[in-house]
Amino acid sequence: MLNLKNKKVTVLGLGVSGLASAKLLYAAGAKVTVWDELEKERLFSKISQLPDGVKVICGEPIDISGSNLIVASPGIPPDLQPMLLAEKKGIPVISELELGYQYLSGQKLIALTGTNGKTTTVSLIGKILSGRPVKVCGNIGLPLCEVIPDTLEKDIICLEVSSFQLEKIIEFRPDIAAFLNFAPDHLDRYLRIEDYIKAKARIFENQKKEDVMVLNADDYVVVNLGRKGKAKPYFFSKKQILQEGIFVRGEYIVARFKGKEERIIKTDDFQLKGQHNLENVLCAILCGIVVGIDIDIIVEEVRNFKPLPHRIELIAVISSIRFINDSKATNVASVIAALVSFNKPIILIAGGKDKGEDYSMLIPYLKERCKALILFGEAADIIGSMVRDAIGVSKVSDLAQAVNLAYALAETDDIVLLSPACSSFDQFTSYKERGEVFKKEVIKMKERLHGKESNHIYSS
Ligand code: UMA
Ligand code: ADP
Repeated sequence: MLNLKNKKVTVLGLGVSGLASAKLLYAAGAKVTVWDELEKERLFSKISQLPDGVKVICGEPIDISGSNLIVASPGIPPDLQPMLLAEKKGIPVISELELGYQYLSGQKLIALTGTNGKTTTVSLIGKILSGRPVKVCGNIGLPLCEVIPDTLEKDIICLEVSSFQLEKIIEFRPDIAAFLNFAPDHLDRYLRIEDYIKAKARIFENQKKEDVMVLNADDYVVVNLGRKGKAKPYFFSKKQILQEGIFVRGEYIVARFKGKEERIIKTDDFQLKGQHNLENVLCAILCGIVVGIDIDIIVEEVRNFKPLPHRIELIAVISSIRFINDSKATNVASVIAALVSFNKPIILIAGGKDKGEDYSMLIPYLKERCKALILFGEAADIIGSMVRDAIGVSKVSDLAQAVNLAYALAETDDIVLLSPACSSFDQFTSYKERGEVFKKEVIKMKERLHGKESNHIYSS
């Protein structure tokens, strides 16, 4: 554990991570300063939760020269001026994740990363482990530093970790590190895709041979990273029959270890649907097995698990047209996962804040599965310019217009799918707000067309 008594520590960023870090540091006796580029008025709710002794510098540059340690929130990019200055002056910089890790006291730690499916899978692992004292936290929305004060030694910490959080680790070492999948994302933060891979790969960096890696055998980036890891690899696959691991044989997910094969659950016997969710379920089952959870309990939890909102979520059926909210699809790979989940023609609504992705990767799926593409937000023109030759494109200014246009274009049995391929921050505070606005617009239209009493999800 770090001894930070009377040390000068600067926390960069005052979101949930910065707030939790500052509270933890203050309780550990550090002299804490928190900095954020926003003005104080916009951070009132966070500032009001800080202990009185924490100094706040907001809306103006900070001089970090006198600091003994910098704690960076995940959203702080490595090329931000105070980060560069810290590097130049040799002041150590750690992430909120590393800070939280330093204050663990022997708890079993499961950490999961990947480009898509992290939150779904970590939530399912949390359910699978619910018979034990488990704390699910991390990128899911609850910083590790926030749960530290209430954590007991017997707890299992189940962490969703992002590349941003892994960038500045030093000793962070999970007992079980799971890597779900890899696809391009966050190219607004990383100059090269290799830098994104490198950051994610750090999940294995400090593991030793007594630790475990849970790896997706179908993803060559993940398999390659696993080869370099020191921990014991366990594999799952939705495409291959494995010598050892969790995979699909016929209608069943099976477990095969030490030459003994056991059926676990039928692939259509759970509510998480689609090939992408099969990947998530396989990974969660394997994590459960590695921890030593009974198969019966795993099966029950997988069966009962309800898909999370904003991920291919059915909002309403209007005149046999299904409206689906997939607002959490913030990169191309997750949009593809949604497009291949349906066997009816799709009207796709996409756009938002561009993260530098190659949207032309969507072309084969747009050609094969979509009858129209409706674009909104800052990225509308960029996406349009990359896919215009493949499909009819319409540009609208907001989600209200998008919903109305989609309904006008749709025919019986079509799917209207919001799956943006972009982050939400051009028009919304989060993917959740974007999804809620979409929902509201769909319900509003439904009531306009069929009256208020029609407001049941499956009625038309
Ligand atoms: N800030 C600056 N200057 C900057 C960047 C940010 O001052 O250059 C300030 C902002 O003004 C803001 C604060 O930093 O006040 C926000 O900090 P933050 O962006 O680190 O956000 P937190 O509220 O601490 O939330 C973070 C994660 N955010 C990001 O990684 C961007 C949350 O993941 C995570 O749930 C939370 O910690 C708890 O661990 C969000 C996310 O989008 C959901 N994650 C990415 C993803 O899932 O793709 C990685
Ligand atoms: P994350 O936390 O990694 O963003 P989520 O579970 O929140 O993952 O899902 C984000 C988006 O990715 C949703 O649109 C969801 O439908 C899609 N998705 C979920 N699992 C996968 C997967 N294994 N592969 C590709 N896309 C996925």
